[in-house]
This record gives sequence, C-alpha cells and structure tokens, in this order.
Amino acid sequence: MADNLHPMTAISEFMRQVRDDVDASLDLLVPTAGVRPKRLHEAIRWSLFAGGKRIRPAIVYAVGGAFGAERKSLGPSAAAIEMIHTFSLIHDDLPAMDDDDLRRGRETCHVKYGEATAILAGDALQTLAFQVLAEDEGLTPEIRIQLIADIARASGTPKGMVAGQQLDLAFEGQDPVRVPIKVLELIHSRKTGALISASAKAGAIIGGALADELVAIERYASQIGLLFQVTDDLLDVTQATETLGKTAGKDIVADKATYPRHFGVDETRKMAVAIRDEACEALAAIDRETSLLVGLAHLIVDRTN
Ligand code: GRG
Repeated sequence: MADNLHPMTAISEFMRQVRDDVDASLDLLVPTAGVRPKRLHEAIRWSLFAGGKRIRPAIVYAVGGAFGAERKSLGPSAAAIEMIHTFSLIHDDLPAMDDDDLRRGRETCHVKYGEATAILAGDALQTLAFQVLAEDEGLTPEIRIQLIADIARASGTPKGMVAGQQLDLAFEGQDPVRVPIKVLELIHSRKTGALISASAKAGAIIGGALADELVAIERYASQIGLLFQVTDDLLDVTQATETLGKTAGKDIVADKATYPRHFGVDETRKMAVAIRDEACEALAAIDRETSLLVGLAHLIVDRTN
C-alpha cells in the first residue's frame, strides 16, 4: 500500500484495481455471449458481471501481495474463486433453495433465464473454475494441484460450502434462538468461511508463505470468514433491499438462525468488532507488510452491502 495514502483511500483504490483486474480476467476466461449455446453464456455473464463486491479475489490479491506474489500469478486463481462464488449464489437463489428474485441489484439468473439454464450456468461456472486452476501455466503443477484440492474441499462436503448450505436448510424453520451458537458457527464456517479461507490460503501458497506464516494466515482468514457472515447477518436486518442489491429481511422470513437473532443487533455489532480485532491480531505473527489485510478486515465489517 502506498505510504502517502490514507488507509481507507488505499483500500478503496486497491478494491477498484481488484475489480478491474478480476473483471478483465473473467471476461477473457468465460465464453462470450455470442458463442453457442448463447443463452447459457448470456446467463453466466448476467450473474458474473452484475457488480459483485469481489471480496474473495481481493483476499487472494491482498494475501498474495503480502507474500510478494506477482499480480499476474494471482489473477487466474482469483477469477476461479469468483466463478465458484457466483455459481453458489446462482444455486442459492433457486426456488429449491432460498427462492430469491433479486441478486447483485438485478433479477436472479433463474428469474431472467429460467431454472434449467440457471442450474446449468452454475454447473458451468464450477467446472470452468477448476479448468482454469488446472490450466494455469503461471503456476507449478504442484501448486495447481494444491489449489484445486483446497478449493474443492472448501466448496464441497463435509467441511465446505455445500455442507454449510445443507446444514443451513436443515435448521430453517426451527426456533432460531434455540439453535446452539456452536452450530451457528459451524454453519457459517462452512457456508461462507471455507471459501474465504481458501482464498487467503491460495494467495499465501502462490506467494510462497512459510509454514508458520500459513498458520497465521489461516487464523486471520477464519476470523474474517466469520466476520463476513456475521456482518451479512447484520446487514440483512439493518439495510434496505436497494442498498443490499438483494432482498433484505430474508433471514427473519425464513426463520434462519443468525447472530442478531441470538444476541440482538447491538451486541452483534460489538462481537463483529471483536472478531475483526482478533483477525488483525493474528497478523502480528507475520513479519510482512499487512496493512492491506488490516484494511480488508475493516472493510468487511464497515461495508453497507
Ligand atoms: C456446490 C459450491 C456449491 C454450492 C452449492 C447453494 C450452495 C451450495 C451454497 C450457498 C453458499 C452461499 C450462497 C453462501 C452465502 C455466502 C454469502 C454471504 C454470499 C454473499 O457474498 P457477497 O456479499 O456477494 O460477497 P457479492 O454479490 O458481493 O459477490
């Protein structure tokens, strides 16, 4: 981060750069809407280029940068992780899951293109992500295999996103306050935390982090993963649909167990700040320039959507 910039200006500038880079990579990697089957590629692009925050790619770039990785060596992995994330959003919005009609400020993929195409758009994004990782000639075969294994583990089951989603669905409709906090943490860590941790680990591995540095980054990542979902829970009850770009208040309607429901909004806010500070403390074990990682932790809790 440039020394002469205010930390918030530096993080905003960093996020702008990430968005530009990841959008350019995704545009090159995803078939254009003119390629057959056109409807499928249009649907993929509809969801992918709808103005997502690109937080996971930002984590890849920020952690990789802290360990001295070159930007171009991080691009394909950052794009692949964003593909998996977008895939999970498309499937999460389906009628059989959260049944939502608004995402990233526009109609969800299945509302715009139909359910079958939305399922296929998600499937295609997932497979393309692993293809991109496997074919990334900027990385050694060993690193590619490690990234593929880590990201697959974070996406699937028993400790990844699919498992988290299944648990989330299983607890829907039960008295949310009676869901033990340990279970809530478990759902959050799988549904949201796992891919965020995999993003941080990918950056660290590409940057050649040492074993003890990797441990510190994993601690940082598990805290910001939790922070991300706790903040998401808070935003669901404190922000308007227009600001979020997705339907506000969904957690209450679906009777979901969330932090604000357990602890109330004020207490949850305090907890979020404590989790942020713990994330930043984990960085003290790393003798690298980590101000961007601190900035990211602040951004995650201070965001409005
Ligand atoms: C097989 C990988 C896989 C997924 C299918 C549907 C599903 C199983 C999992 C759902 C996972 C999910 C939607 C988790 C929610 C995580 C979350 C808080 C998403 C919002 O992320 P933001 O705020 O969104 O980063 P933007 O739009 O900014 O990218």
